[in-house]
Amino acid sequence: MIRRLCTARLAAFAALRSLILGLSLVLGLSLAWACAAAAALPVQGVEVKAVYPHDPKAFTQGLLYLDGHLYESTGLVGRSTLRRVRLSDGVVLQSKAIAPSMFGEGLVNWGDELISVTWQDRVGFRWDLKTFALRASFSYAGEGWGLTQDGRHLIMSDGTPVLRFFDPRTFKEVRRVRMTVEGRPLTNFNEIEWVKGEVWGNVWGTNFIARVDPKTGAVKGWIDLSSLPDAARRPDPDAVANGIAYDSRGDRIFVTGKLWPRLYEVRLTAPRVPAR
Ligand SMILES: [Ca+2]
Repeated sequence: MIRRLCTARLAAFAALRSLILGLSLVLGLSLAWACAAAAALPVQGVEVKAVYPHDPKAFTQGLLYLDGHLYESTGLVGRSTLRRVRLSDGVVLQSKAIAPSMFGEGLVNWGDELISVTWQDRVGFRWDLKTFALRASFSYAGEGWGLTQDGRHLIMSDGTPVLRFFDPRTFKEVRRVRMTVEGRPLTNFNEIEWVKGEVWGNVWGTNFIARVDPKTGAVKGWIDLSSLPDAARRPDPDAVANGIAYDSRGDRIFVTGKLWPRLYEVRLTAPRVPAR
């Protein structure tokens, strides 16, 4: 089953790959490795508990749930925003444009701030959680993809197998871990979320979420989002699954994708361990 799913994902990825000339070979190989390794790891599907509207023009790059609202960052040059979104109907209650030359990426809350990063600009921002006023900016090395936090540190993915941990006040790196799938590097770890002691992340270009052990960097299992209607029908090849938000108080998991018209509250199904 997982092999068939991976074949489908890889076919979809091949179409997307044609748009990304230089990196295509490396990225494709990485995905192939991820899928090959997935054959031996437990895979969980999802059961939809609730469906909510989501702005189909939101190129979702960051998503989190906090005190009854969703916070979202969107990407694309000239279209990147920071948003507060009402869960029940998807209405954008508050929005702030990021500099039009920049491509917005991951988003995380810390204290009374939201912190966001950008794809290749190496600049991050600290925003007032309530007013969205810009408080400060900071720099970092490499690309910015996803952001989350474990209560002590900010955690950032950057497309490489390295997951970095930062001091939330200074954004100085405090440690890093190399992510692996049965010993092989995991790349393309995109939007991320801290869930019950694990770092979950969408693997870019696929319908899979990898569950990563933050101590060892090892992938512990996969979550397959292929059964979601917006994952199955993708008129735009860029409209991949991306965006995980966890409501820790209510133990609710929300997922969406880039340009998806829906956001789903899901429950994980029982794991299946495919035969090698
Ligand atoms: Ca998230």
